Formats: sequence, structure tokens, C-alpha cells
Amino acid sequence: MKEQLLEIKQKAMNHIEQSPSLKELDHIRVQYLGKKGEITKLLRGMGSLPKEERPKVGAVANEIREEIESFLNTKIQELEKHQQEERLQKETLDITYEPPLPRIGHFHPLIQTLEELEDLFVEMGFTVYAGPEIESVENNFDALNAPKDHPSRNPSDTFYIDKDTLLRTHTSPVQIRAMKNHGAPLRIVSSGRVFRPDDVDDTHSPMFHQLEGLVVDKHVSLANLIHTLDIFIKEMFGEDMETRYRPHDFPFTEPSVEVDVTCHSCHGKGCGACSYTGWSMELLGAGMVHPNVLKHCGIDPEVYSGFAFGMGIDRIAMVKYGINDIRLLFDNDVNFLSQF
Ligand code: FA5
Repeated sequence: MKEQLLEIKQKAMNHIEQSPSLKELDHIRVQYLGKKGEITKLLRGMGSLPKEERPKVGAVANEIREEIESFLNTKIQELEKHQQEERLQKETLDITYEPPLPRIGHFHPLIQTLEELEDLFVEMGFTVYAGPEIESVENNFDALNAPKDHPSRNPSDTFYIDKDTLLRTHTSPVQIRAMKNHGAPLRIVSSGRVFRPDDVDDTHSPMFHQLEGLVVDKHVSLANLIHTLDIFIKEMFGEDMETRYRPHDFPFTEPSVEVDVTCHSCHGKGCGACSYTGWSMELLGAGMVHPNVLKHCGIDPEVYSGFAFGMGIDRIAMVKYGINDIRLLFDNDVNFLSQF
């Protein structure tokens, strides 16, 4: 059996020596050293040897196995080295090659505007406050002094989930949450999505974004509201922007105003974008918090007063970036969005 083992060794060594590829060396390993390989097969016949011979043959078999294994590994290393040298010789370095850069994204212009607005109001001493998109009818309307027959409560103006819950129609219910949870004094802003079944056009979308502001303290006046909004408009759009306050009617503020700014296209001269008025589309509503709203939230209107405002963030972004159609903000056209 020793002779047969030596023969296998010789055969394996020759085979390895002549092998041209790593793949073939792998086959050789299986052929000679594997579980069903030649050495194992031969050793199965050891049972026919005299007892004292068996350990000797076993030792020879192990030695031969190790020698084949070691020669195989040496040959593999040689081949690998050779292959690497060949590859290095073939490879050339092109120092003028410009690899395509990965496309780097950035925040959507709406999110940029929202963050800019929040930063600006935080600098002015406001705290950012969060509110849910699914609201109670109570917070969205009743607590905001919107009477039962107010048109905004109509099912054709509001997405109801059930009779007591809806997709909020504005961010003003966050005023109620903040006043009920924290009382006075208070200075918060809150932003997020709001929903109304409005028909889509250049300036309207059924889902849009608002930023709400609320200040409640002693001796807060309309002058404070106008001063705060004037500072915000100039910081956001530039010193040359004028602000126009028009009387309006919101159930939750008294008095109430709507606010426009100088047309961004013509800077007030009058053009097609502003229908030759010189003023932008309406950007926000505001006013002094109605005493009924304060009372409802447990704040004494004889001691405290407050102002509030609610702006359309989408429209602020449109004025800021000169976008003439709100739909562009929701179309997800990467070519358009990558400009900002
Ligand atoms: C309100 O929603 C009031 N809650 C604002 C408010 C808050 C008044 C606090 C007083 C005190 P209004 O419905 O006007 O108001 O909406 C406010 C702003 O949201 C508008 O000025 C406009 O900029 C924007 N807006 C309204 N409807 C749409 C729409 N369909 N698409 C895009 N923007 C809209």
C-alpha cells in the first residue's frame, strides 16, 4: 500500500506541476485530497493489512497528504503572483479620466423655505411647536370661534374623517393646543400640511403648507403684529419689499387683516404676473386673537391679549424663488427642483 501511496503522490505532483490554472488546481485538490479522493479511497482498503502495519501506512498517508497540500499551495501562490503581474502590465493609469460624480440631492425648495421661516422666527424669540394633521372639529373650528354655520365647516370645504375628526384646514388649531397646554405668556410658530378641497390653479392646491404664529402676553397690540410681520417680510424677501394690510374677517381674530407684498416680478410697477396691481398674491392672514378664543383656552382677555398669523409657505416659496405656478412645487420634476 505504501508503494501505491507513493505512486499517487508522484502522479499528484506531476499533475500540479503541469497545471496551468487556479481552477484546475482546485480540481486536483478534490481529486487527490478530497473526501472521495484517491488517497481516501486507497486507505479504505487498510482493513486488509496486518494490525501492526496500519499505523505505519496511516503515518505515510498523512505525510504524503501534507506534501501534496504544501506543493499545491506553493503552486497557487505562484500562479496568483503571475496573474497579478500580468494584470499590472496590462493596466494603464489615465490621469485625465473624470469619473461620473454621484448625483447629490438637496432639500426641496418648500422645506428650505419652511426651515428658513422657522429659523427666522426662532431668532425673533419664538418656539417651534408641533401639531397633528388629523384634528378634532372642536380645535379646528369651535375653539376658534367659527360658528356652526361658518362656510369653512361645510363638507364641500373640508375633508372629514368622521363627524368629530378631519384633515385640518389650517394650522390655527395649534394655537388652541398651545394655549390649553401652556397658558400665557406664549410665543410659538407651528408649520405643516393643511387640506382643503380647493380647485387646483396657479396659486391653489388642495394640500398646501402653512406656518402659524401666535403671541400672547400682557399689552400685545396690533402695532406689535405689524412690526413683527414687517421685519419678517424684509428679512425674507429684502429691504425693498413693501407690505400691504387689507381689512379681513376671520372668526378667531378681531380685527383681522390679509397681507400682500410687493410683486416680485415687477417690484411694484405693475405687470402681467400681478395683474398690473403691483402687489403679489395674498400671502397670509393675521389679526388680534379674539377674546372668545382666549377665554375658551382659560386665558383672561382682561389681562392678556395676543396676535396670530397664518401664512401659505408654498406661496412664500413662490415669491422667494420667482415660481409662477404652485403645481411646479408638487410635480417632482428633478430638472425643475435642482435649480434651488
Ligand atoms: C387661514 O387659513 C387662517 N387660519 C390664517 C390666520 C391665522 C388668520 C391666524 C388669522 C390668524 P387663509 O384661508 O386666508 O387663512 O389661508 C392663509 C394663507 O394660506 C393664504 O394667505 C394663502 O397664502 C395660503 N392658502 C390658502 N389657500 C391655499 C391653497 N388652496 N393653496 C395654497 N395656498 C393657500
